[in-house]
Amino acid sequence: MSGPHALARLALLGLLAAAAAGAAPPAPRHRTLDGTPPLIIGHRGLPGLYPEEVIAGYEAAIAAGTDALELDLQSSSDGVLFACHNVFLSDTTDVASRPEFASRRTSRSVDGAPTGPDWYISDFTAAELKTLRVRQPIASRSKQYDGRFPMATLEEIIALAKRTIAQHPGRRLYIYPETKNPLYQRALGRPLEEALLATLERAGWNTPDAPVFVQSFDPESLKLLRRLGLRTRVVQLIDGTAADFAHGTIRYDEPDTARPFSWLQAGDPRTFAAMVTPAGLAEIRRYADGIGPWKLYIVPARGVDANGQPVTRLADAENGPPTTLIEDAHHAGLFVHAYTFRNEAEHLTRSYHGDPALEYRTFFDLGIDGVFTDYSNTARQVLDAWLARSRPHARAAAPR
Ligand SMILES: [Ca+2]
Repeated sequence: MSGPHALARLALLGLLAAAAAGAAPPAPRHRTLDGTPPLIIGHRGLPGLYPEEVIAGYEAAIAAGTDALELDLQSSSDGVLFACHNVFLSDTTDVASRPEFASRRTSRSVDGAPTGPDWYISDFTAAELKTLRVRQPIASRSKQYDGRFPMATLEEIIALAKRTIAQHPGRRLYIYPETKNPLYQRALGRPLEEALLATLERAGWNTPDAPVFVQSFDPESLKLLRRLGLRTRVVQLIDGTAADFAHGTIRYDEPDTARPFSWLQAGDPRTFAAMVTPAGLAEIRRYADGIGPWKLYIVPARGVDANGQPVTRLADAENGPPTTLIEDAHHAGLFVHAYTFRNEAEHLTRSYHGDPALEYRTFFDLGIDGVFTDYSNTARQVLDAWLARSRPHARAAAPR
């Protein structure tokens, strides 16, 4: 046998054999680590439209087609895990207008940095926190839901995810908790790691295939979770202080963003830059399944003004050539979830002309495994359109 007809017959025989064996025709593969479409990670719910980390915002993110409910873990004084980005409450709640809590205002040292005066979550019981109402902290975003919703607990978010999965079998929906300031919270006597692990155990979700990603900027928190018996997927977040627009690189010159606090405390001189080298990625692979880098580690931003001075705003910078971080991470066996994607023009380089869709498509084309986004609605629309465009090529190759 020779020629195109013979090849077509061989292909057909192969297809029949696959059908007889019960195998599905090959699904279109993507450049992600596992070949599935990128994940839309609803960063703090849907904070582009709702206050951060409230059940109503997570429900809106689910309705908008998010794949994951991202949250930051903070412990109440009686050890209940709440979803809140900061260790203090003044920016995201109405605590400052509550006379019964006026005397709780104080200053603290958080991971070596003086913080406050403010109201600290760790000084409030769960019942007290539940009396507060959440508000939108970003001036340019809608305040229409301010004062309406209470803070959410980790258990409530798990229950929401379980309800959604039960109602929509086959739907992809993860929870994505972050251990926040873990050494600070341990020093207060309310360690996050033990509480998170106990909650996941109670939920029946401490398994390798549970719909859970656990994330932290601090490798010691993730390594401790592994030692305590965490079996879910784990993500090492990778920070930096600011963009160096002159060189298209990242600066490391503030103590709280240059390196994990455990490194600072141990006198380890390395910065987060050490994590994106091949050796750093191999080290991360020993305890984690993926990395969560700031997006400028993948598509750098750079630019100089008419006087030859570096620009000072992201919106005035241009994209530089992409780095090899995604392929290097994939080569090490790590997926890559980049943060944070936002619609507002101030968060986009000039190369995207104010259109967040162009930024998503740039990262999807590069093989990103997931995007942390404040706007799951936009990310979902862009991803669905991107998938519809990439699908015909895969289908055309398959015989009818
Ligand atoms: Ca977070």
